[in-house]
Amino acid sequence: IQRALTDTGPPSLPSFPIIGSILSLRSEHPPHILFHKLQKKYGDIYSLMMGAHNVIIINSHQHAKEVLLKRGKTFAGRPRTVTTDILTRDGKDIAFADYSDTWRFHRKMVHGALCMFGEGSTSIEQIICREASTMCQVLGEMQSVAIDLAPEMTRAVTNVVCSLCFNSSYKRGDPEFEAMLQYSQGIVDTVAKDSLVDIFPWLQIFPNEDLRILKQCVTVRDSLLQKKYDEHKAQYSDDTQRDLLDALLRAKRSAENNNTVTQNLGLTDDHLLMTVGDIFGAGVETTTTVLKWSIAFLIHHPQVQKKIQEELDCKIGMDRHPKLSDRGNLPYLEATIREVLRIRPVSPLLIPHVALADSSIGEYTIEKGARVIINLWSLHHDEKEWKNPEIFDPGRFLDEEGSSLGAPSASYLPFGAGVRVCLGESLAKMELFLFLSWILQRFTLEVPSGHPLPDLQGKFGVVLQPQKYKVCAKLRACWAETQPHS
Ligand code: HEM
Ligand code: PLO
Repeated sequence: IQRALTDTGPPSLPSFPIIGSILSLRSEHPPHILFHKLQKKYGDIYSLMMGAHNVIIINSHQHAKEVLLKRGKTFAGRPRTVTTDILTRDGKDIAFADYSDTWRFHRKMVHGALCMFGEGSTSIEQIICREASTMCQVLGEMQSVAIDLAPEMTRAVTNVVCSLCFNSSYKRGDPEFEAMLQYSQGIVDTVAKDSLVDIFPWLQIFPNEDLRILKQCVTVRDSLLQKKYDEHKAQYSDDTQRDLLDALLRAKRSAENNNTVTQNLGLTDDHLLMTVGDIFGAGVETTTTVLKWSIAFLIHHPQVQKKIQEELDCKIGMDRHPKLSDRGNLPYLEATIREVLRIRPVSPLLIPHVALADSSIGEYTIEKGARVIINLWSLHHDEKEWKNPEIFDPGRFLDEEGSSLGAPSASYLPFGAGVRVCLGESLAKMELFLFLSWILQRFTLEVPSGHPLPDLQGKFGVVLQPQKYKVCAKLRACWAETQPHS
């Protein structure tokens, strides 16, 4: 029987005036797990009230693709929230900006600039390899002691995106880098968590510790961005374009010179600053997080690490370093990266979308203004789509012989899809491949004796980060033998 489109919305959690559904949402679980559990009771798609906002939760890939692809433009809005407004000067960036001509213009411009440095040219590969080499050198100096890899990995990743955005990089112990680490963690811990202020904006008038931390961290970040901006403005020349900030400055100047078409696009200093802020922030926090998860899972699964190393030994050997053109020849490493992005998605709820018009998802009507949350965690842990979804198994992305990569399920969207798809996907993939291959060619990573295995639960926030852990990086015997000077 064909079911007619009803004019009812999705099943709803109990909700009360003013407080909304908050009573059903009190839980010891982080939101992505709680929303996944509620799927058993309410179905793949259900709605709830967060304060005065109608929120739709999507837990299946069919509905997710309807939102992101089939009706991508209708659902391309973003909500304004108290915390993201503080971070982005009321949505003057890309990720948290509502759908508009200004958003589209900035997205296109950044996309163009990233392509210019991107896969086609060798420059980005050289930058990543330079950082991988420095990182491996530092790891070599700290061999066989229990260390936290995070600071060195973060510095390597930061220097890649710093080169892209600002044509600069940080040395070890640089105070500006230390300050950046601190403010960025403060922002990750406090922004967009659907904390009480985002549900009840009037709570802002009450003292709120998170809001105080966020404001203070954003002030530090803004002064760093402003400094880079002033330096670039002073050195600007139409003839050379060194980085993303130069590209944005040039676009702004040319818009000012022929002020007809672009006049109302809002190419203000604020927009420019918030846009580089997004790319810099996303560039640092996402890739670093995936590297941390990758190492944590490799330590839990030494047989996976060994298989990657065998593949590296066989396809690359010890006489040269891995390069991007090796990517197609290392399917097991590629499968491992895909599996890490499945089992611990960086952004388990994506960024909330907003319906820009009355519309529908599946058989349900959705009203204009509804917030739509895609629960990527549910998609990536769907038992109908993945065998033993809780188990880490790169083999699920390979064919029987283990020689070629496949797409085992349509329920896999680590970078989102459609109009709002991640802008940094290809950059992130290049970095993950090169950093991991460089490290594993040279080192074996183990849990230091007397230390616990890394915790695999994750702290929920705007990115899903692992808890801190220590590792021991041992130079591989076969590498030491072939490298007389290392
Ligand atoms: C948006 C994932 C790395 C820049 C997103 C979204 C996801 C995502 C899921 C949200 C899509 C949506 O709301 O529908 C990831 C993952 C990464 C990664 C898994 C690393 C493995 C990066 C990097 C950059 C970046 C390196 C910067 C160069 C952005 C931007 C947006 C975005 C600007 C907002 C797009 C928009 O709203 O129009 N990313 N990302 N991402 N990402 Fe990434
Ligand atoms: C990370 C902390 C930075 O200091 C500021 C920042 C800017 C852009 C954000 C990023 C943070 C977190 C990850 C985000 C990114 C935009 C797109 C990306 C949300 C908050 C993802 C994964 O969606």
